[in-house]
Amino acid sequence: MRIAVISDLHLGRHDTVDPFGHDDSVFLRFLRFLESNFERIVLLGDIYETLTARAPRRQEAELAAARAAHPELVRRFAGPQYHYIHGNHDLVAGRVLGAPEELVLEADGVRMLFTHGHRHDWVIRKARWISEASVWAGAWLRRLQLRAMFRALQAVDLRLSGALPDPARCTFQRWAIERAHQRDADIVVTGHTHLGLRVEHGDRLFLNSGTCSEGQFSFLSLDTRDGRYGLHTSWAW
Ligand SMILES: [Mn+2]
Repeated sequence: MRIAVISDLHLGRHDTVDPFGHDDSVFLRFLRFLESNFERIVLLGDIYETLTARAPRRQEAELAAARAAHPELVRRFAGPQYHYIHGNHDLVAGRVLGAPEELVLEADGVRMLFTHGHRHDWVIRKARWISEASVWAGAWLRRLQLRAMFRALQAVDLRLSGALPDPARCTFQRWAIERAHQRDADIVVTGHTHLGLRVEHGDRLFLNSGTCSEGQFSFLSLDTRDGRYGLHTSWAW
């Protein structure tokens, strides 16, 4: 089976704090490219940005507004090739759209676990409001054009997430591989960190899809028939 994975689009209201940063018509061409080259397309969380409302705690309304702002993409995502797994910025999609937190697919004798990855962060697990408040405050810094402060907040966030390219020091990868053992998966596929990676851990493979926000194109290709698994940052094949 040929599977493509994209994550962390952060589709917002199409306003000044919408982190998506793509022209929707260009992104549609990218989706058509994926649809014609892959049998399944996994949307691996943080597809929508619901934590940056002007007033906090209005996630359901933000989800509706983000979907209304990107109608062509939403229509595309409803197609039969797509699987939607929620993340922490679109947690509410679990309740509203029935998006699960994890998905296991098995093909050609390969077992794959798809999970966004926010369950690794103890702040999100134990005190989700702290992380949601910091995202919300970050959006206000952007609105007020305090970009330097916003970037400083982002840097702190990345350090807290424990995501590093070095597999020996990366607690995120360690958590993901542990999760793969628990679910008996050969491959664990994550998003969340915006750090696209492909790292072998003994007999298990760790993959991260990076991000399609801020105008970036990043996706994973999984080919279970040929045993080829790759990370891509452009799609002009
Ligand atoms: Mn996330």
